[in-house]
Amino acid sequence: IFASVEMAPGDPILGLTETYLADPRKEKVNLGVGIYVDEQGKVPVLGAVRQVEQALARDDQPRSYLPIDGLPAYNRATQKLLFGEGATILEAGRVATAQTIGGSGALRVGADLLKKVLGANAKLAISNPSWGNHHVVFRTAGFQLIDYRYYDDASHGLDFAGMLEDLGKLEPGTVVLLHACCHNPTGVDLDAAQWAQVVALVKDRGLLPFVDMAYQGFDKNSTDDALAVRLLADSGIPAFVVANSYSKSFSLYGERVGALSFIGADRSEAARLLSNIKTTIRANYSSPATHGGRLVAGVLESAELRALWERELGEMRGRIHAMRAAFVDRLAALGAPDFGFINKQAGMFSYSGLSKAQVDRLREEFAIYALSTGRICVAALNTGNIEYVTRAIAAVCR
Ligand code: PLP
Ligand code: TYF
Repeated sequence: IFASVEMAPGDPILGLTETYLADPRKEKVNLGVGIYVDEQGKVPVLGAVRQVEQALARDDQPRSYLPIDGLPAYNRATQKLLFGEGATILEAGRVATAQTIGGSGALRVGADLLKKVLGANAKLAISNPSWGNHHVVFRTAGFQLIDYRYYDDASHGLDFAGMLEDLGKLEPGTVVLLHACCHNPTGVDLDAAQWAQVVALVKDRGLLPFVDMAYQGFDKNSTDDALAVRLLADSGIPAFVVANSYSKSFSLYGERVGALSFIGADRSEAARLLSNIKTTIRANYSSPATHGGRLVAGVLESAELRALWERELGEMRGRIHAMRAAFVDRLAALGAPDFGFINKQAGMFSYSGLSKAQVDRLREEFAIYALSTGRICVAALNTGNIEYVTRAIAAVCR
């Protein structure tokens, strides 16, 4: 039966990490995968997380199943982090939230449920470019995909006019995938005025916004980075969806912590949505994982640990900003073409403008790994490798 099964293609990002790990060269740098590492090149364990973890270990928590929609404390804390404490939309009971297996699980459960609601005509508009897995998840869930213009090669910035024009042509009922902040892969975001325009447009046209927020707190802070979600909440738009992830903001990648929120017109609609989120989860993986959920809820429920987490998030963010600045300065000092646009991009990624040929040379000659699109993970730079990386980039730009 299995004889006819062919080899499936590997994931381009995770496959690159495998090649990187197998590279015997001593001086090597992985700018491929989107993981925040600290100055020592390690994935940090946040102090706030460690404190909850130690308390959990002392208490010997039983590992029973969680409810299908996860820990109630986790979901409450998620809603507050998304919309703000005391938000009108929460008071009105319009938000149905479930803990999921990472942000990826939220995207998949959200896609499956939307497909069920929208039927054969389910369409998703997606930024060009976007995170590769967005296409895979929504296509697998049965959506037809439509690109909207987003990134402008020439300015290394946003093609906002193109974006508005493309969104303005979508059929009512089309789902529009929006990156809340720290766009993956480009690092190019909308400013506050542009968000207001997009929210007005999707509302006028009767589109269904699906916000993916995987980097809350990696650009400005956890409140300002939620602007898109909060503008939608205040806009009076009757329906939208949010998938959020704590993988990066809590440095809990392998714990698979995320959440899915469906926002309905009123409390009764939200209750019906939650019941459908639950049947979708039950059919996928039944219930989420305990440990990561307890860690995130434990931090967010304690005023003291929450404050510590915000500080630690600020340290990660600050280090990324410093590395962007150092990257631009070093390249300028080395006489490379202008990389000043890197300072305007947000989050851990940057579309560097490097060509596939230049990326190939970086890998082959210098053991520096980046995606063939030119995406680099700025968070993988540190004071120990930045000189090596910028010299190599200057060399391949000559
Ligand atoms: N959405 C975007 C845009 C991402 O970049 C990522 C992770 O890289 C995710 C969602 C999924 O995150 P998670 O690891 O929590 O599944
Ligand atoms: O670097 C990126 O864009 C991501 C990272 O389960 C990633 O693809 C890796 C594994 C995973 C989710 C996201």
